[in-house]
Amino acid sequence: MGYKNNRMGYQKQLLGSRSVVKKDNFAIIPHDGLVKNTIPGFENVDVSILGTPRLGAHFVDYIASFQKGGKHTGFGGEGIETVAYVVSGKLKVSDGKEDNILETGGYAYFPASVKMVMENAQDDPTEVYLYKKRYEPLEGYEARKIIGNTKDQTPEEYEGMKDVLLWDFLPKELGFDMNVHILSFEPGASHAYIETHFQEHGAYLISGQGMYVLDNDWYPVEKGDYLFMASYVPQAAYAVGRGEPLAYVYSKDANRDPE
Ligand code: UGY
Ligand code: MN
Repeated sequence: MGYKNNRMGYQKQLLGSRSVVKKDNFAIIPHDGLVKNTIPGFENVDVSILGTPRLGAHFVDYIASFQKGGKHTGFGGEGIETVAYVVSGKLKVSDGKEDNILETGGYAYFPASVKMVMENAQDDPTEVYLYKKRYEPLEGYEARKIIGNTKDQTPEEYEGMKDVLLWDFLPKELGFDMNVHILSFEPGASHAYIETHFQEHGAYLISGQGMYVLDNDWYPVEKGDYLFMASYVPQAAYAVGRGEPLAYVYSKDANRDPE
């Protein structure tokens, strides 16, 4: 029967799936269920579409593997803010005036007025998590370009827990209508409680394994999986395994009063 290797290098089997899709509530898209898409702007990039409005999200996110010479000719702009996070590799991002090289752990936020031009800056593939959303302006405030790398930051202990660490990508300023974070749980660590909140998330798992509670059921998840969490879905993580922490990069809307 037709076995194939998927993007994580695991063998793909047609015997069942961990996929769970509950529109407007939550979704788990496991790494072995991801498909490649052709999308205008991406050239020589293996890209999978993750969260979209069809799932209930108010954003769109992707996981993209930029091959040698792979690029995007202009992501976002014209009212759409964008984020790129380098899961592994080296990516050049440009706003037409300045180039920045993002290495593993590096990220860029471009405000809605600016297109992000991206290019693989190495011969090997570069793995990038991408996010875009229509920016919600707030009178008197503005967002601005942010470039950083989580390796240069000291994470905070999440809600006082020593074994759960949080990185924030964007400043806590009202000009930004969202933020991107990394949350990392040592094996055995978990959220202190099951969250239920207005904000929605797209989350791409960058390391480890865990059990994730979504809408009060528990699901196994691991590196390479994608989770969508709509507004108000009960949610929490429990890291399992003996090796690396369970960690994910995730988006969260912020700093706006719901209408
Ligand atoms: O920031 C958050 O809401 C985050 N703790 N949610 C999550 O990890 N599911
Ligand atoms: Mn949350």
